Amino acid sequence: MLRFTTAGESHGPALISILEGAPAGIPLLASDVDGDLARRQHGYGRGRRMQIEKDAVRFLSGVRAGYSIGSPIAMLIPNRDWESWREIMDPAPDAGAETSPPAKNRGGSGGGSQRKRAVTRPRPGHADLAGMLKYDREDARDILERASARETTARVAAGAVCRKMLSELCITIGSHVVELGGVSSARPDDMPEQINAAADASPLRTLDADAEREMIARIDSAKQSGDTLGGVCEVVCSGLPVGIGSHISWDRKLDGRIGAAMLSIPAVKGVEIGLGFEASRRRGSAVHDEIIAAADRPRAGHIARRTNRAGGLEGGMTTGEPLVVRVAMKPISTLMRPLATVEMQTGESASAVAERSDVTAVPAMGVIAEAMLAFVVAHAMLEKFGGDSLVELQHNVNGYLSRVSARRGG
Ligand code: EPS
Repeated sequence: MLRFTTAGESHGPALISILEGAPAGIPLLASDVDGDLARRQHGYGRGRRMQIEKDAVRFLSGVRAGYSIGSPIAMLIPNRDWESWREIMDPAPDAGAETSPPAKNRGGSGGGSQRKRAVTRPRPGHADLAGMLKYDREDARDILERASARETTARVAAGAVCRKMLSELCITIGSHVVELGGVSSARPDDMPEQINAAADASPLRTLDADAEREMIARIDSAKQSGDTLGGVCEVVCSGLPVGIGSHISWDRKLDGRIGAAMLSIPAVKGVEIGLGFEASRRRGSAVHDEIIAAADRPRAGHIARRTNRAGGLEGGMTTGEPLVVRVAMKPISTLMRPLATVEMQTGESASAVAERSDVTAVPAMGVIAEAMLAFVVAHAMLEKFGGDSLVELQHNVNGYLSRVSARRGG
């Protein structure tokens, strides 16, 4: 079974990603991962932190002589900014302590003395408040350091390995920004074959230059007002065989797994597949994708659809059409002109903390959504086809595809 876990705090020494269950024999270089890490760092509207970091991975295990070897792939991504946070983040009890008196309720929270840059005015919209109460912390930094979207760097590393495996099976994943700060971008009639090559050339990863200008103006204006912006990305996965996922049980439906993966991305509040919510407003005849014979579609049993409003999924299984997923992100909750909150040490009303942050991270969210989709799809492929080596996996996929294509016209 393919699984991954991440560790690391935003201003700790490093982020760690461990991917277990990837087959042996995937060609894998650090640059395969670093390319996606760099893509995640880009985007107009990001803050100063992205100028400090140059995210790059070091394989600690699972890769040898340019290939995966089947063992857990552990990846280390140092945080350059840690140098400035050493004292504040030091795991030892007394490092970084301020001379000010220790926090109240010290015994209850196990907190020790209060450190510099303690956060006691939780931000509406962030994990700060619920985390302080749930984990019994006096300093919300104990929460926000892990809740920070910095963690998604490690997700992108795991996703990059999954993407590499999928590319060996002719499956590709790309994304683009379709809405930002209330501005919608027009979807090109002909989507570029290489979505990422086109989207990455834009500072907002959008395929509509007019919309991009308006989005940039909104970002500039939000920045001026100390505010933040959300938006929507569309993620597309092409080359999938028909029948990945299953209709059999709720937890095997691919749409459910995609939804869970996307909603786990920080600040994501909504996911649509295909027409999404729009499907609920139309008649069935304007929603469902008519089935036609297609001699050139062996992976889909020589069948195609006139349209792809289902977004490549029916009954929890892939149809052989591209998977199309839209992911909505709320505006980042750190505001330079902060909203009202409560000072947790006194119970008095106050303004929330204004930590350094981004005006928007929607372009980055698309790259993270690609990584999460790569993981879910790679997991479902391995679940169906198995294989301890890439060659075995490819053999199993080809065996299934020849059976599917033999059904009609093959
Ligand atoms: C992020 C790093 C963070 C933020 C952002 C995402 O860096 P710092 O907190 O040092 O400025 O830029 O995190 C948030 C928006 C958040 O709310 O936590 C990154 O690497 O993506």
